[in-house]
Amino acid sequence: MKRHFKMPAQIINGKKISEEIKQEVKKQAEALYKETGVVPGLAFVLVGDNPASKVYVTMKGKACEELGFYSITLKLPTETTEEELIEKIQNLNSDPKIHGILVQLPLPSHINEQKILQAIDPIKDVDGFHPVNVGKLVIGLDTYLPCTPAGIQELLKRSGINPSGKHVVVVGRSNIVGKPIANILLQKKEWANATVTICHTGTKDISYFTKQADILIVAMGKPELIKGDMIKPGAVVIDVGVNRVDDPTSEKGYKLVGDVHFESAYEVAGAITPVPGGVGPMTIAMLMKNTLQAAMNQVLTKQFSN
Ligand code: L34
Repeated sequence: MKRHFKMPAQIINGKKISEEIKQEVKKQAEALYKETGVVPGLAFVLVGDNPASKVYVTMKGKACEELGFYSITLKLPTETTEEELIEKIQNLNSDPKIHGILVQLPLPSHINEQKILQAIDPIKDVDGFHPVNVGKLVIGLDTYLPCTPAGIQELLKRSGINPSGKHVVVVGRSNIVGKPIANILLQKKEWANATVTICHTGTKDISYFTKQADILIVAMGKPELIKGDMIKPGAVVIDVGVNRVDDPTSEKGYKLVGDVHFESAYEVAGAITPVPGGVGPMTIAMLMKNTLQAAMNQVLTKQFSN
């Protein structure tokens, strides 16, 4: 019988890497404070009571505390109108202590998400969701990169996995992950320059594409849809999904699983991100990085406008 020896997949530790980044950002923020007296400030806007959103905003607020950033959270009821929300955002736009504004998504269905995102001053748009910043990304200009995709690129970089010349297959075409990660990795830049394919709900045979991926990035919000037999041996698998599935044996009544079936993928992949502890914490670390950048940008505009 022919025996196959396979090295176990490398598990990419997003939690650990995110801690390193936060420590770096903390040092840079201290330096900014020494030079200018400015403390980076971030405002969270949370509308309604989506339980996952509450958890994420709480975690982001804690990261601000850890790094010595100023932060405020506006908690608004589900019934909040578009007009009310836009007014709150305008107040934050003109608040000099606030350098970054984050409206946690999803918003209740009666609110037009685009209208709200477009009310944020692009210089305070630390999510990189304003059309001006999306456009800058697509053209290849410097801008705030959306936090989850930026975190994915940083994870690859810090794991020594260079996408240049590789076939990256992205599953999912959301504005938060799929589209921006595809745009980031296809740039003619360092730690990018990949051949990028995007699959989505309209794709006829997803596994035909996923099997060709050197780097497979899955962000579709479907628990454990990608199985080991859909992955090329040795591929790098980045699992962006954070799905709550019922689990009566756990204290919370649910457990978190990714969009990738970890056990079978682990057998095939060369490297893989876990859920939890993979991409999720990186999202928060990159938010801190963008907020520091926003504070620095706003210090500069002030200096030059005097
Ligand atoms: N505006 N809305 C805006 N910006 C974002 O960047 C987000 N996103 C997504 C949802 N809505 C948003 C997030 O912050 C998803 N997301 C996010 C952030 C953090 C984590 C997951 C998703 C995370 O830290 N996850 C942990 C587990 C957390 C838990 O216990 O539930 C992990 O280890 O994956």
